[in-house]
Amino acid sequence: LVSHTFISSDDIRHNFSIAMSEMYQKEVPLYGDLIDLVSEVNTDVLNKQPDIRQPLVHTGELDRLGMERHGAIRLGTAAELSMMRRLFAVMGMYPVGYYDLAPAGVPVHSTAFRALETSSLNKSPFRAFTSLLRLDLIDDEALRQEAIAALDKRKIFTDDVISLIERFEEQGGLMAADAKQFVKEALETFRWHDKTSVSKALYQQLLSQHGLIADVVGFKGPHINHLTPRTLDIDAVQAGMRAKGIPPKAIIEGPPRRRCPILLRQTSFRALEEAVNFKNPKGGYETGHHTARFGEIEQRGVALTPKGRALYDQLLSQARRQLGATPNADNALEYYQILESAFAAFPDDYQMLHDEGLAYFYYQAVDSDTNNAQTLDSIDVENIDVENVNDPLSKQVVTDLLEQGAIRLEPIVYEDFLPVSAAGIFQSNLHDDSTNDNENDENSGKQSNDKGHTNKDAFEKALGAQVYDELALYQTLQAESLKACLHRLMQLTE
Ligand code: OOG
Ligand code: NI
Repeated sequence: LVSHTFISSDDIRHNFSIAMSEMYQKEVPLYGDLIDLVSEVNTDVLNKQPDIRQPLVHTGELDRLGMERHGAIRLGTAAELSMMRRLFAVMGMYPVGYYDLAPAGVPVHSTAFRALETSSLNKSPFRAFTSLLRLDLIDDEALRQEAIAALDKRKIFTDDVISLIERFEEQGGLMAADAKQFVKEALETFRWHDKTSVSKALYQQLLSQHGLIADVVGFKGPHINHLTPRTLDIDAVQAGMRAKGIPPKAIIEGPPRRRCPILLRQTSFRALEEAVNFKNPKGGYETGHHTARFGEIEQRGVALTPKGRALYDQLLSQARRQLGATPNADNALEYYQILESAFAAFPDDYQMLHDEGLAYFYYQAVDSDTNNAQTLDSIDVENIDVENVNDPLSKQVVTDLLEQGAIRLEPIVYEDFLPVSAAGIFQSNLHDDSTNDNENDENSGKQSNDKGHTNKDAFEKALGAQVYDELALYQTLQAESLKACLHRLMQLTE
């Protein structure tokens, strides 16, 4: 047995995430400034608001805060996507969730590769939002063929990384030297190349179809296009960016500011204009520029149940309908006001979110309660259906235990993404969102076609696997925490 000498996938992911962040800070120094700002804000929040610190300690998130980040890449072909799935599996990252962005006018569909277990996420929460270009949405047939030919010619993985992926799959793990080499080789796929293999003329044709098509087809590989640290106060970071001369996108995506944060709020700084050398068919290179890479910030809140998510989606689209335009710099204040009044209908109290079945929570035993032993005797913990805390009997027992202070609730943080927000992040970095345009969700233009309903199957076929259902994962975490917490309480009574 050699398995004990394998490096854990969590460690490989952690090392990769550090290497990626270092590379990106060198490539995009403004991202380094953003990290500094975020850690200042986080330190400030933790010092001034002890009620925010405590839950993060209870859920193990405090330790991961400084290393928390996600990144994003965009791929061109099914072969690239399925190899990327195998690459991320080496790092214990699996595809979770499906996001169809075509209805919002962005010609991609996506998943997020991430760790599944809480303990793994706490060791390294690194995630990769991964999009596959929808070449079928290029309506110019000749151009579509040129794009396919350009993608078929490129090789985005090094030979060595492919060998190491295969070795991982055969052995079930990688030993130290291989793991180290894997991180180095995998990083190459995400590197920025300022020399492209396409001509400037082709690039410009692709660009006129859609900025994303040019960003994918026009380059040698899927350069990491942003990294995203996690903040505890995104409004402070948004204001801080302005103060530090980091140009922010016009609005913060997602729910409004709340006492009890839900899901995910996101903002970013605008993509940089970078020099590029396009291959000249007559020899040499032709200079030009490309806009794709940026820095993002996220604030995460509690994961919502299907009922909570339905309410979120309903209130968000209600607010956007009422605004009647895509949120932008000119209507930002009005948008925030509308959003806030719409979300007055969403309870802003953890106990209520729990009781109404709107959000997912960990149940944790409160060991210090000396009354536990007596009160628990009268509670029928054995009869709880832990898979279904909403069953009336379980609900009553849990309610009793919460009331007695024998157990407490801690929010399960949302680890995933939001399609409307993601579309907003894409769009703000493809073009200037400081002026009004009409690319809102209802007006998605030609990219939204009637194939829209079976896109997930097509995506999974390209991926070579099914994506995990994120809601099922949160449901399991909640049920497992209840199980563990009841065992703990039973031990206390013995
Ligand atoms: C991905 C944009 C979406 C997020 O955090 O929602 C995203 C991209 O620009 O490739 O990263
Ligand atoms: Ni992102």
